[in-house]
Amino acid sequence: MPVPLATIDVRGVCPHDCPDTCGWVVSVDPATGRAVRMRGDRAHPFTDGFLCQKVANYLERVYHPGRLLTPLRRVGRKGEGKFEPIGWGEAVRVIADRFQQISMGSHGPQAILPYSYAGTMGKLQYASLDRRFFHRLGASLLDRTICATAGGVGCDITLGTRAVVDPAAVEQSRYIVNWGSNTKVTNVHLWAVMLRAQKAGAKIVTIDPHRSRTAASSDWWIPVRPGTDAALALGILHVLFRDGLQDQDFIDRFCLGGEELRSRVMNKYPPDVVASITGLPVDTIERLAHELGTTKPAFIRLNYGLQRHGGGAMAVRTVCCIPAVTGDWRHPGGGAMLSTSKLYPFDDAFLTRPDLIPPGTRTINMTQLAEALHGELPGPPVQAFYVYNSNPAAVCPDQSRVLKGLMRDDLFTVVHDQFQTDTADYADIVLPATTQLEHFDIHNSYGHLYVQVNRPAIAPLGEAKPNTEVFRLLAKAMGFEDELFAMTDEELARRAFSAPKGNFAANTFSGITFEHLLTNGPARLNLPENWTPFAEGQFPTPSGKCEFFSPHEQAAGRDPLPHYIPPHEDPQTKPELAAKYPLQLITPPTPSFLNSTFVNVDTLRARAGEPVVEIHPTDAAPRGIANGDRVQVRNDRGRLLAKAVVGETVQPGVVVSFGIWWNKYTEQGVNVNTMTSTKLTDQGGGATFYDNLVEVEKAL
Ligand SMILES: Nc1nc2c(c(=O)[nH]1)N[C@H]1C(S)=C(S)[C@@H](COP(=O)(O)OP(=O)(O)OC[C@H]3O[C@@H](n4cnc5c(=O)[nH]c(N)nc54)[C@H](O)[C@@H]3O)O[C@H]1N2
Ligand SMILES: Nc1nc2c(c(=O)[nH]1)N[C@H]1C(S)=C(S)[C@@H](COP(=O)(O)OP(=O)(O)OC[C@H]3O[C@@H](n4cnc5c(=O)[nH]c(N)nc54)[C@H](O)[C@@H]3O)O[C@H]1N2
Ligand code: SF4
Ligand SMILES: [Mo]
Repeated sequence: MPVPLATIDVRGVCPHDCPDTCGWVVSVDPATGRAVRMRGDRAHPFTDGFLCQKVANYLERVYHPGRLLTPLRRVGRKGEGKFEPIGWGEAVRVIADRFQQISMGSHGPQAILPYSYAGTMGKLQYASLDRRFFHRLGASLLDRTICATAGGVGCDITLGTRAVVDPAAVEQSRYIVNWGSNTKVTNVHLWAVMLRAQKAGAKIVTIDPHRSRTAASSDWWIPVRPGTDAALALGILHVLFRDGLQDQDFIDRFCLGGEELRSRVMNKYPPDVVASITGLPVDTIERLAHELGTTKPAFIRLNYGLQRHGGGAMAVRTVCCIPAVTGDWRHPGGGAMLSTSKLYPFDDAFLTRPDLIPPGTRTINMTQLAEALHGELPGPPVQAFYVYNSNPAAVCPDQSRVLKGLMRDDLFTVVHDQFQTDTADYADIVLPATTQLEHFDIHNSYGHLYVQVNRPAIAPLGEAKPNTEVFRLLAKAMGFEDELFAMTDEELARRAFSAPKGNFAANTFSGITFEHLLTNGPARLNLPENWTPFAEGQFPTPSGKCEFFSPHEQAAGRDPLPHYIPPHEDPQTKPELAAKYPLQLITPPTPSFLNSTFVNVDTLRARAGEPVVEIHPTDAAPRGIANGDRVQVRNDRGRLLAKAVVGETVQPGVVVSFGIWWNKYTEQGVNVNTMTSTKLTDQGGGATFYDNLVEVEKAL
């Protein structure tokens, strides 16, 4: 469509679950009120005027013919996807009536389960009046573990906070390790910084069982066996200590348990032992340790791949020890980064009002949705399920049990989304949601240091409403106190932004005003250029030191020192299971999708092709599998039909199949999560999506 001559530009923020949190500019035709063009905001110093391939053509998603435009009531069977339009008044009445009836019933309000994750990352639409509503109602609490909690706990034990550096300073790094991170795909603006560093002489290394796009574009790909990263990190530490490559001054002054760590790794993790656990040659472990120990500054982009295993928290805890042993925290561009999200002192307690939670309310781990829907967790049965910002029918582990739970006739399900997702097909009531172009929000980021405001550019399509507005309506219908829900979105944002602070980076908003954000766009947190948070120690742990030895872990009855915890489904430690299912399956997302978002956008789905499984020739040959064959990937939980891609993009014994397709677009109506399990990580209650044993066979 040609762009009209006089358009109005509105500055906004990409809300998707991605560390980049790009600034964007939407051009609106004032004559029609339609958005006609979108581009990256060139005034954003980090995201630099470019958007990723998923969002570059975002108007295709905003004006998609599949957008939900009115509330709907189910008229077909659950899962069938047959609905009829109803008005908002009726939809709200039906929901409020059912919530009231359940609250007064024998199981009380805890039989109501809210379910949300990161469809949008905006502070208001992610968590504000929704939380107030469910807290006031006394509904079950949801522990949002599906993505980041294992790594969060791992970092906290060693560092007292998330591993963090100024991402812009990575340009000064001379040794860059993508550790369980597909940076080129999942964090494109940091990848751009890495490439600039590489031009200036840095080496880029990627530790990943799969030759991801990042691995393929790196100087060195290290194909570690899935779930064994802690062992690799301990082997690196062994070589560093053995060869005197440690920064003893940093260890002595700023770390707790240097001697204990040294003796642990010297005794238990010599390179030959680590080689047999990780499947890597001794020479690889030695060389990696030497290069890490001798090239300054070295930077580790620690991401999610290594967390989604039985020992995920311990893996992150252990990798976090490395920059302290090498002293890399001293240098701009050195250290490790998991997430910058904790650097923003928004007043979450004001937004979400945890003081409203009735004492003793039970918490349900979102990863265990299958168990929750089948009444296998302590507490009352789940009688009502309210989903927003999430698509659990596609993204949750142990999918066939989740879908069976959603089929329950006695379960009342509400889904608020922009599209008729797989989950929405099981709803009793579907509510239409606005997109980021249609609502207001304020944003932190988990991959840079800027705070941003998203202004709405266009009016809501059809009768779509933002999350905040829906909870205002529901609260009114339930007779909840007006004052809890009366503030406008802009008022909520302004108040959450200007709150009293008290965390690790307490003053990072100082000097930034809400007016500045509204009129001038992104503002950098008040942190020095080339910020090096731990150059002089000052770790926010109980001891103030980097805790190799954790008194907290010791007090909790756990091993206070880093160690290797094998995956749940591990051929080395579970030989009986491996006899039946010998291949380790990892299930990362397809690059063209963002989790299950964008699967319904035709151009992106076309780019994604079809569900595939990558398999090594050594595993394919004895199974009679040739490149392009249709195969079944299966275990006791489920089976998936996919196209075999035979090649050396994985090691023997490892297969990779990508998510997170909408079930309704696949041949058998299931995606990779039909094979993943609800087993949790060692700590943090995290999901273990990359910890599965399977068999692959030619489909008949
Ligand atoms: N295009 C795109 N971008 C995204 C997303 C998306 O779906 N699509 N998702 C967003 C979200 S929600 C998140 S949480 C982030 C995730 O960002 P990343 O953590 O970068 O992404 P993943 O693909 O989960 O995992 C990274 C890599 O870890 C590898 N891996 C699997 N198991 C192991 C292991 O045991 N050890 C090691 N070392 N590596 C392993 C996988 O093969 C994968 O290439 O990305 C965000 N950005
Ligand atoms: N096998 C496997 N499974 C995985 C993963 C994996 O790598 N492999 N990754 C896991 C990870 S890291 C994550 S974070 C989770 C992600 O799980 P989810 O957070 O559920 O992510 P999405 O699939 O993107 O679904 C988000 C939904 O929110 C909707 N939405 C967007 N904005 C709004 C809004 O403003 N209001 C409302 N009401 N709805 C909105 C979108 O349309 C979309 O349907 O998946 C996990 N599942
Ligand atoms: S998905 Fe990530 S990289 Fe793409 S536009 Fe949004 S924030 Fe930027
Ligand atoms: Mo995630």
